[in-house]
Amino acid sequence: MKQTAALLYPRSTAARQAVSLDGMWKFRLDPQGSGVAEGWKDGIGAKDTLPVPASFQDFFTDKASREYTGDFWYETEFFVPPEWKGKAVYIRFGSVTHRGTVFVNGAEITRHEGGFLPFAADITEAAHYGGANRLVVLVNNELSETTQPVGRTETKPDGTKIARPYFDFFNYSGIQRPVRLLALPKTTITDISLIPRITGDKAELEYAVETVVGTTVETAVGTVAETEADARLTVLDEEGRVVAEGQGAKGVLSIPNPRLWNVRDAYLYRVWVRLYRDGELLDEWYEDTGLRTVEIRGTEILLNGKSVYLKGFGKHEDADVIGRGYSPAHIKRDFELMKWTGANSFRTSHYPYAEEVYQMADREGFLVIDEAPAVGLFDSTSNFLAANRGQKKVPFFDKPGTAAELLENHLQAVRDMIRRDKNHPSVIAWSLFNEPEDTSDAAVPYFKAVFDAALNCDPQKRPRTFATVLFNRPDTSKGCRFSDFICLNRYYGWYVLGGYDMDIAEQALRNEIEGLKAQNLGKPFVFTEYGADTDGGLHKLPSVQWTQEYQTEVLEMNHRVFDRYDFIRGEQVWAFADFQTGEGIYRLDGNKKGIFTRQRQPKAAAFYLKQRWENLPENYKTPVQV
Ligand code: GCB
Repeated sequence: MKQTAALLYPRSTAARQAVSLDGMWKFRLDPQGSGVAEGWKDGIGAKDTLPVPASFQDFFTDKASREYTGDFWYETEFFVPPEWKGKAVYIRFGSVTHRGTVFVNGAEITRHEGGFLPFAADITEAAHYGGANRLVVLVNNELSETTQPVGRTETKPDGTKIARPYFDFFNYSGIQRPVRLLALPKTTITDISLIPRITGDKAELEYAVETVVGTTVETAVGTVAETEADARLTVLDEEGRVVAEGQGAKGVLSIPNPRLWNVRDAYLYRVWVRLYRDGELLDEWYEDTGLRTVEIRGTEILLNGKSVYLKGFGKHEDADVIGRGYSPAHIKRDFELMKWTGANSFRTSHYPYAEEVYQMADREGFLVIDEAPAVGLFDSTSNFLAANRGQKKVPFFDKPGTAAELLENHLQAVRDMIRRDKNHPSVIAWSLFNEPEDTSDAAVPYFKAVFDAALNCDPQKRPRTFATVLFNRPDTSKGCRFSDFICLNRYYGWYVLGGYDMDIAEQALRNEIEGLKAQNLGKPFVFTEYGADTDGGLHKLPSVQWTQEYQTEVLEMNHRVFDRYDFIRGEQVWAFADFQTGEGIYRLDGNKKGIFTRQRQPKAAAFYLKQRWENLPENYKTPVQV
């Protein structure tokens, strides 16, 4: 997606207006795929309404609606004030999963592929000013081997389509994040990049502002573009005091007496960007950011030059009734629970989350591994089972006909994710895949392209990584060489040697880590998944698998091993809360590896984790500096 002023986080300022279009929209499934031919772009002819934003699946009481795969349509009406004439008018979608086509007053405005990042439709020409406008969105949630996330779509004998995800979460879809109507100036700020630098007790903020000149003037030689506008920056501290000012599209601001952004001790500066021409304010927008650096040095992860040990979770955006829909209430509750456990970090498994999640992480001082929606690059509808047992390896990147298109979609998602999230102090790393099948040589150019794209797009040059499954050990994986630190998803005590074999599981985990130690890669390792499915109501003494006692024992066993190795620099349990998956005999109405239930109440292991993490210093495993 080309960067436009409309992709910046939507906020009203003196020069911009952002109006919410969230609410009840008309909704209609299109099982015959007849909506296009029947002209639903001019009105979908539905009586049914449902809330936007939300996933559509869990509102209905019949299976066919919940499992629906294919095209479905939304419709709403909005009013454009007459005084917006002359402005650039957009509709911005936080996400439409997995792809959408936007029609305004019957005209197709834009199409977008990829369900977890924002896009905008320019409706300046199509809008009726001073009147009602019809917005219709055609959404499609089919999976394929070229889309992100990866899966396939099958057709049952009666013609019904069915999604077969290659990943372990329900294929929730729809207009899942907020929708905003925007009025923007024609000469605008389209982007800002911020790079904090810290030396001793001094801090600088390097910046680059991108703008477009959107107006023309009549001159003696004809109509020419208006002269460049002048960018001015003002940095405010949390008390609203001006601490630095700058002029020009690029520059370096020095911040006096800087308060650094630290883990669980955040401090945010507000960077206002204003565009002027001849003293007239044309556009203004702000970004909240923090002063911090991130670096990998040897086997350490350094924040502001100090070692940090990651404690936290792999998560999902997932809740009762709204599915993967944006829920500020759940965002708030999740952060409160994470703080209560003593966590300091999480991974946005397995896709970029709503923008508001990162804003809260910025505010709360959480460290985020931001993950691209590249999950399921492994040919199996139960990859988490097969892969975690080291079975069924299908060289994914060797497949003729799919890799090139997959790569194109993957690169787009990586670029869009980094452009959206690059200024968040909370984002300390990019995770570019979850558990790809990367043991064949064809993985090498694919990985190189993805890792290079991430480096090129990120002004802060953050560390890059991906989450590895059992068979992606540094000696078998072709991808690990690209990672700045190595993330391990490992299920010793669950998929590998569970129950009464826990002692053998512990030995097997130690053997694997001894093998890693012997390779002496000089990089940090982080466990980004480990855990056990646990029924929130089941207790047994002595434990058996699925009980709350057993979940704690699996965590204890893993921690006993992690604690022995200094190059293990983090532990993120799978998962924060129970979440919905497709149905099947290996899932009890969803994945139950949550430390919290889906309703965000603690299982017994939550109290154990709290006790451990509250007693682990943020710089755990760092020799004390005297
Ligand atoms: C994994 C996947 C995650 C699954 C998990 C599990 O390796 O990354 O998406 O949910 O295993 O519980 O099987």
